[in-house]
Amino acid sequence: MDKERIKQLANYVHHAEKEKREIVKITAELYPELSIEEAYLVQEELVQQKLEEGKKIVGPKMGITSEAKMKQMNVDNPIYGYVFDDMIVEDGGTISVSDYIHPKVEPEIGFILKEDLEGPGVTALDVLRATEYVFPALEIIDSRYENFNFTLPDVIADNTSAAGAIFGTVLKRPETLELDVVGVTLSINGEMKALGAGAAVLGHPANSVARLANMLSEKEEKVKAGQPILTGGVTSAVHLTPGDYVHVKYGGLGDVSFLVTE
Ligand code: 0L1
Ligand code: MG
Repeated sequence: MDKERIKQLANYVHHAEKEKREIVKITAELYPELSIEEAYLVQEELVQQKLEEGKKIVGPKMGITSEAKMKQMNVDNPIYGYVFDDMIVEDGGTISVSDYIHPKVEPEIGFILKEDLEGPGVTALDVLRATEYVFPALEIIDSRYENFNFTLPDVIADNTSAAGAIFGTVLKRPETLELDVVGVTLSINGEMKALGAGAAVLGHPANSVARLANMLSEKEEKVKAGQPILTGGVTSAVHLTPGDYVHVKYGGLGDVSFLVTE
């Protein structure tokens, strides 16, 4: 795929994000043959465009990390993208649906490393040894594609639907928790809408960070110390509508909440 085509596809999703407008997936007509490798080139161009606009990368995020979702999309590997500074929402804060297309929320377990991790061959044990803190987080996903309808290359090119992140304020050392059995409940206006455990994320969220390090090593990049890393949804994602008060509780990791307005 030539540079012009990469730019065209990055512009296509970037404009949709800026204009909060849903678009037909790339593989429908524009470029049906888009491969996973090419999709990451489009994502890199999109990231570059955001950096040139003055936005800053906060940290990486992993997506499609549940076995059910990987099976459904017929893939062996999760995917990664990036959270930017303009996507951050304060814990206890408010979001407006008018700033998004069709937002959903999913609870995640975040990691902060004390040392860089460089693949290949990184294991969950390496991750836990390199982890300074784990923390509770929420991700707001907002696929730029109509009805969240996409193939794997489409969603990679769209920075894995990244649109928002809310970081909780409880920091715990990883050895103080068994992250695979940390339970999570997501309630909206007092009614439980989703629940899960850390094991929903590739068996253990540390596996997700290991997979990230190993995937990034293919581009000779590493997972950097100090950056918050989102490891993937612990429950299924839940649609957001005005009036929702979202409250998510994490066993041993506190809670995170926010309000949704028009
Ligand atoms: O963070 C995620 O798991 C989202 C990845 C993209 C899938 C989606 O938008 O549903
Ligand atoms: Mg996510």
